[in-house]
Amino acid sequence: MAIAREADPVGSLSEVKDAGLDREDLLGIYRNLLITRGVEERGHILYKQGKIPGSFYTGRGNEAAAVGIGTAMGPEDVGAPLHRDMGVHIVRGMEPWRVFANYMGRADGPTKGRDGNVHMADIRLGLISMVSHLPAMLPVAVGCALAFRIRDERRVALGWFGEGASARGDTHEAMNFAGTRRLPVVFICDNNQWAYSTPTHLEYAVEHIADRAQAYGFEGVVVDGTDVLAVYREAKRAIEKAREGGGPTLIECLTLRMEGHAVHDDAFYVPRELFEEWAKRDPIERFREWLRDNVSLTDGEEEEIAADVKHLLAEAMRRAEESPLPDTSTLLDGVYADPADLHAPHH
Ligand SMILES: Cc1ncc(C[n+]2csc(CCOP(=O)(O)OP(=O)(O)O)c2C)c(N)n1
Ligand SMILES: [Mg+2]
Repeated sequence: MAIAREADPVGSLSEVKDAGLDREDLLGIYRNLLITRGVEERGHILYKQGKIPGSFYTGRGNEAAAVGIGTAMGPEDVGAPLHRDMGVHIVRGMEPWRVFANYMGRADGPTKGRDGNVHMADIRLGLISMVSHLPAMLPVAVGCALAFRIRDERRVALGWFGEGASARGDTHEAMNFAGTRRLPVVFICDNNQWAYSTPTHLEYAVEHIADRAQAYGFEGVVVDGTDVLAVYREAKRAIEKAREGGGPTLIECLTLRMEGHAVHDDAFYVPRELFEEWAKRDPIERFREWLRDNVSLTDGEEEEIAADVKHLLAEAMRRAEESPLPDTSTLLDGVYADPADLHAPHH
């Protein structure tokens, strides 16, 4: 039996209004979902054209989980999203052309060509670039939360990890530290049911990763990661609870990784029936249906949003291609902290 709370799906419009979203917000969420998927689909094209060095990672199937959480964050909150969480970058205002530039190792990507991939974020948007997608970023998020506590700031930190990453020690250390001090941090587990080719029954022996939260002294919630509004509602609750001094929450977003671990992996080990089953719950299709049923999304509106996103991404691809490769003489810029930075006290 589950220990964590299993969140209900979002049904009615009134529930959504109570959560603070109006029609315009809802259409904005839909747009962000389309941009998120569109960026990654175009990334595939760039990869096939040989323009992306190394491999290429996407979060197909995880768009609603990422967009839902990103939408619930406050403007001053910070987070360290992973390679499955493009939607968080998009919601926080990362321009798609800069993502494409990063994919191609160009100078205008957030890493300025230092990383030709998804280890990227723009700190000005409150996002911290990931080191690896194993849970190295959880202690970082907890450190941010500790800093907010010390500085007496009403801000919340979010840390993401995969369900496979939950098996590593830094997950335990981060959660235990955050629990004992009741820090303003929300842990997000992107449970996409696979850690590369390892299935969940070989990753953990509890029913849900979120069941572990109780042992750390805080609440665990499992939510359907294909239901963008349910994810939003649970994230909003957890974030505002943390802001009010109520301590951490662990939110587990359940999805299926709809592609291989990365583009070099054809996911031959995932049963086809599983893909077929989860394809029926495609997060974008699901939300489109919800919008049609609950806020009378019209064909015209749908086409307008789709055309707008298509145009945005076409422009973004063009602009990214114009971005130069970094000048090799700048190779060490931004790699090490500047002595001036070190003289600026952090609090
Ligand atoms: C310490 C370490 N070991 C192994 C890897 C290689 N690796 C990267 S991601 C990954 C699987 C992660 O699975 P999960 O945490 O479920 O995240 P997902 O990729 O499914 O989103 C592995 C084995 C790594 N980056 N770092
Ligand atoms: Mg996984």
